[in-house]
Amino acid sequence: EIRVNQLGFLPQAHKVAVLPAGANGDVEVIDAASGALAWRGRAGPAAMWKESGETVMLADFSALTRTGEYRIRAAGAAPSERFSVRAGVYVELNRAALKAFYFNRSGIALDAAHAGVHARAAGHPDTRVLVHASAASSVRPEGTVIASPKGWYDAGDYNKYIVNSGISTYTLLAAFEHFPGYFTRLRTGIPESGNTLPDILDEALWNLEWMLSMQDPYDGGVYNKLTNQNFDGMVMPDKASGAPRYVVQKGTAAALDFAATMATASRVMQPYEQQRPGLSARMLAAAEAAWEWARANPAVAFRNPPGVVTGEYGDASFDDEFAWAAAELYISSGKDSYYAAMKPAAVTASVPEWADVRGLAWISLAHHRKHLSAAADQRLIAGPIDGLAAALAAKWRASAYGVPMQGGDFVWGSNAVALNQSMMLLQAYRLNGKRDYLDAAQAGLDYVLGRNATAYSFVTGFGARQVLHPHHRPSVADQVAAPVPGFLAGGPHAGQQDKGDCKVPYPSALPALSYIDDDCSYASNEVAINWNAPLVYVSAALDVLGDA
Ligand code: G3I
Ligand code: 9MR
Repeated sequence: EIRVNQLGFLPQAHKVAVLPAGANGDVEVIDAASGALAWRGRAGPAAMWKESGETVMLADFSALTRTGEYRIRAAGAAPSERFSVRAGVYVELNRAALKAFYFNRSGIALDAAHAGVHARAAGHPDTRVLVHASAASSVRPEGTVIASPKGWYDAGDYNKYIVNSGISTYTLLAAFEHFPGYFTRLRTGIPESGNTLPDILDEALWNLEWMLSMQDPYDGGVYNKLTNQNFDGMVMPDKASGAPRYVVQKGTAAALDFAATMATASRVMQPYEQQRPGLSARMLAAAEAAWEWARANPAVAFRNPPGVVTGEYGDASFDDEFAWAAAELYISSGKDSYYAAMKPAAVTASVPEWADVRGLAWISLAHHRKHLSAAADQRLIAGPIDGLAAALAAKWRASAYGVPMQGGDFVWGSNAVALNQSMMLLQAYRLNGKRDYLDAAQAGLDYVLGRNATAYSFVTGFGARQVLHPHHRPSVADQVAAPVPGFLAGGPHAGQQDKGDCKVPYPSALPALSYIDDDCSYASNEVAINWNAPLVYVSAALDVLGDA
């Protein structure tokens, strides 16, 4: 069948569909209700997409700008799903993607007024958490009880991990910094809605308050995670085993991701001093203390200690975390020593992920470039993002599927790679206005919403052929047929690390097709906060920038 973004496009957006090579290249876009012809044109030449083994053609119908509901057809192929062309086409998606963080809150009951059919009792209060042997110190020996409530569950599991929380929370804060008008208007229907903070900041604060409690006040170090020894069963939060929860080993990546995120939060919260007296200053002080700990402990890699088998987020290279933390501390404190500590000339840009955060440093420096001290090299600051975007746009232009995704991009969480690529392309577009960068960024969102080899729309609750069975404990256990909405599924990749736990076979070993919409598949169909965060960013950015 013909593949297209199943939500649709803003009127002025770049619009592309993928056709099987067997179809006739004469393509028509028709009004979905009346069948009236809205656009007619030719598809491009057929080409093979190595990632899926398909031979396909691209049809560019960007010239269709009239608001409406459409389908695409061509002789020899099944017509596309129905999609819209209209302003604000991603507002509901954006709202749901942000609301998903609320649905994953730890330590709070979700009431029907805010969660509807997905209301549930509270779980994991984390008011009595044990210091694990691996984290013991003279002041906080093994077994010391601390309180570390709130925060978001990481993913389909119920643990809370600092490394992954950092990039996720930062991405939400960056979305607000870059598009304050959009997010000041956006209401997600959370308990805090209607207070004097934008909902996106209330949501971020739920996790930031937890993160603050993960810092050891005696030395500034930050625990890697708050976790059970083993994953809970596939049950609702309040039905979980009640097994002891631990804070586990401090580490360099945790300290630096914490420092970068807290430094960012301190400047974002600064205008809200009246609402949260002292919070901004407290966050900056916490960030600086974590930075000092990392300087004194520059190479503490995290490995699960004996007996703990939950997510590791193990990362043993810290140059990127040092650069990111230094950049955020420089921007928020104004101290030139942090700029020097970043060693910016040696820092490249890459597509961000939990284990590689140097691109985040460049996002923030570029956004704040007009307000930096004289120490900042203005010529240097625009370079890495533009270079990265040019490379991504070249892959997009050469791609049979019309997407930057290829080869090594297909990893655990590949759908978030697509969106983080878009996020970086959007930074370059914001810097220099090159239209190709906006169009290539659009392709990343198209990809996760249906213009991909699996034909799924990967966001729960959105699209004609949506993901229905994510590896997400509440979605599995809540007795509601539909999954909790607004979550991005991890996506296809050839790893298949869950084969032993899945009775359902993978349909293919090819990276772009190696995906199962079954809740057994944590490797291809889990949800995660760091995957949803770029969905929030990109859907908002395309709504705003695509309308200009
Ligand atoms: O580091 C190697 C790299 O050297 C190599 O070239 C590459 C080739 O595949 O693999 C890299 O390791 C990968 C690692 O992520 C770092 O990217 C592993 O193969 C891959 O299995 C690993 O996947 C991680 C997965 O946990 C398993 O540890 C995902 O990135 C990560 O998103 C996922 O996170 C889990 C948490 O642990 C628990 N909570 C749910 C969450 C989402 O599934
Ligand atoms: O549910 C767990 C998920 O969050 C993790 O990403 C995944 C990999 O660490 O592990 C899942 O838990 C499974 C465990 O690894 C093996 N036994 C079955 C568990 C639930 O499916």
